[in-house]
Amino acid sequence: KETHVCICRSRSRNYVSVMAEEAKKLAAYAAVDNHIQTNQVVGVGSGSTIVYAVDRLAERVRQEKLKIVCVPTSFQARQLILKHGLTLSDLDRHPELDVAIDGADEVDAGLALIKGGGGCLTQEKIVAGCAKHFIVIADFRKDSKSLGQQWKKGVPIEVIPMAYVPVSRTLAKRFGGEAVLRMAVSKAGPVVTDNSNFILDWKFEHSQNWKEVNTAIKMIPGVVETGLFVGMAEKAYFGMEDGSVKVRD
Ligand code: ABF
Repeated sequence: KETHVCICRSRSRNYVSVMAEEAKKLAAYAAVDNHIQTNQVVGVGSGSTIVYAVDRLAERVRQEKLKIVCVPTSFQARQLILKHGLTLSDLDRHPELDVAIDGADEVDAGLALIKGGGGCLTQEKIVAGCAKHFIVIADFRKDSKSLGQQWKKGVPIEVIPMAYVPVSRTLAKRFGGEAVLRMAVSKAGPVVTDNSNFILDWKFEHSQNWKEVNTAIKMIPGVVETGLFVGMAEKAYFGMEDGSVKVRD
């Protein structure tokens, strides 16, 4: 009986993850097809969903001879751009982007986002902030009415390493919940970001005014950036379980 239960559980988990991969691809392809044109400067996000977007970008560059320049949001994004032979640039040369496309950990009904599950939130926010249009791509599991319903790991907050304890205490005291230092999978030490900083995952207790909270957290000495993206996304594409794409704007 026990074995039987395990098999069912694992099948259903596999089923959801296969559906989710298809859904990521659907969202990514829809966003690239609807928002990318020739002669654009494009911000390339990080994570697993963006991999499909870069596949599609590369395909369109090959097939339609699109001329685009790509600005990465992380080491991973830079490697993806190079792997596909796309034109790599940076904010020194292209401080103004036509569009940035990126994934998210959770997207609420008003397009507020939690990002940074992959630890790249600071560069992602900088690049998104430089873009005329910021487009989010995600699978159905990221779609939420209010932040915290789907993503249970908390809001990622990038901090200067020497400040992680005081920032964590201040977060808990002022906003409730608990802020935990993100450890490497090996548990040998903390996760270190592309900017050589640490990540605190702030597990908040209840929904808040995210715009105000984001501003207040940013004022704590030692905080570099938060994974709360409020008032930035223009549109979100969700790949759905039934093979459709849901658009929120
Ligand atoms: C990045 O990738 C992050 O900000 C977010 O944490 C994550 C989404 O990952 P995935 O596309 O793998 O779900 O954009």
